[in-house]
Amino acid sequence: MSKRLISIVVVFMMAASLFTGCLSSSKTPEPAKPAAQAPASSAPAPASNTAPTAKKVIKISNGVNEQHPTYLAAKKFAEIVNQKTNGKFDVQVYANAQLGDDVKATEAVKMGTLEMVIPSASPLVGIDNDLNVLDLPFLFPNEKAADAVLDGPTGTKIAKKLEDANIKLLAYYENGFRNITNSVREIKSPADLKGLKIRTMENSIHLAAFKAMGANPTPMPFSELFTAMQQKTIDGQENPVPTIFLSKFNEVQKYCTLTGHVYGPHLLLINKKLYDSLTADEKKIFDDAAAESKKFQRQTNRDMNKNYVAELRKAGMTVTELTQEQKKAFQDAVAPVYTQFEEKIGKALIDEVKAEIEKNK
Ligand code: TK8
Repeated sequence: MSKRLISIVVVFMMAASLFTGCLSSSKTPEPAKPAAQAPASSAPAPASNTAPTAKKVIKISNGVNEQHPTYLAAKKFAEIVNQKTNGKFDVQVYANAQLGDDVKATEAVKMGTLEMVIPSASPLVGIDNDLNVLDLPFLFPNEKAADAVLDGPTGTKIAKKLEDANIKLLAYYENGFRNITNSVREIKSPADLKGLKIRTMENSIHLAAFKAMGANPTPMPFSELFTAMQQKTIDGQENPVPTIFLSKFNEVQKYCTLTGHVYGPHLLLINKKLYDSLTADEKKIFDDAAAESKKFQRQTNRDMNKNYVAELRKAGMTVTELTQEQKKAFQDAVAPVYTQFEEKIGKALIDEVKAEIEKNK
């Protein structure tokens, strides 16, 4: 590990531990009780005369911290699998990109040197071109439409391309609607973004959209973001409210505008070869645990998305809500991006997603 990476990890760990202290005194919803507190499994303990077989360790990497719904849901997934497989598997969850950023950790899952990962979809478009469709700005009007697309045949189709890269999607968790924060001024129109250096994910549609809105976008991995804002090498970033609050971005960012410009999922991914090697019963346990943890994840994320706007304001951040008319100015500014990327994404897929949204919004 480079010195720089080590220092970033240390800073994140310190931030996380400080934050844990803070949380206990705030009105943060209680994280769900681990499955260990659920009624004990009725399955018999392994017979004592059989030699203990080594547990198969499954590591799940994710880039957010231990308070994030994605991490909490991964823990839930782990507990369910560990319990229901009677200790055959030891699923472990790692936060804060300890096992690599979204791209690196996903590459590791592809290679089979890491078992599972929960990245954003946006930086994975190099692996699955179909994921690009989700990055079109202002595509999803609400979470209901996003659920319908992702949980339906279109979501299955989009995820299918990952299998060519030896990666299987177990569930679409939610990252959520992304909002712009910055340390310079309140943003009410694209003109206010002019010249601001905004970190985006490593995704060409996001870059194009922010250029179209007048900003000066710079891609970088999530784990470098806090330090970059603190050192003011960038002015701002964009992420959903739960991430902004839980990552304490309000400590280095004064303004937040609820643009909701892109809806992003977090993808619960497993090495396909590993998944294929499971017995039918084990596959069902993994699938069910994915479905159950997804339900919990989305609900927790949506609750936090509602509740944390007030928390951000309490913490001194200026949170700006846009009128319909103000929002339209942002939508108009990014409209050319649709034509620009139509060929790359494929008109048929864009139309399919739009039709699904129309039916389900
Ligand atoms: C965490 C990322 C994060 C995403 C980003 O690994 O990079 O801004 O929103 O949640 O996936």
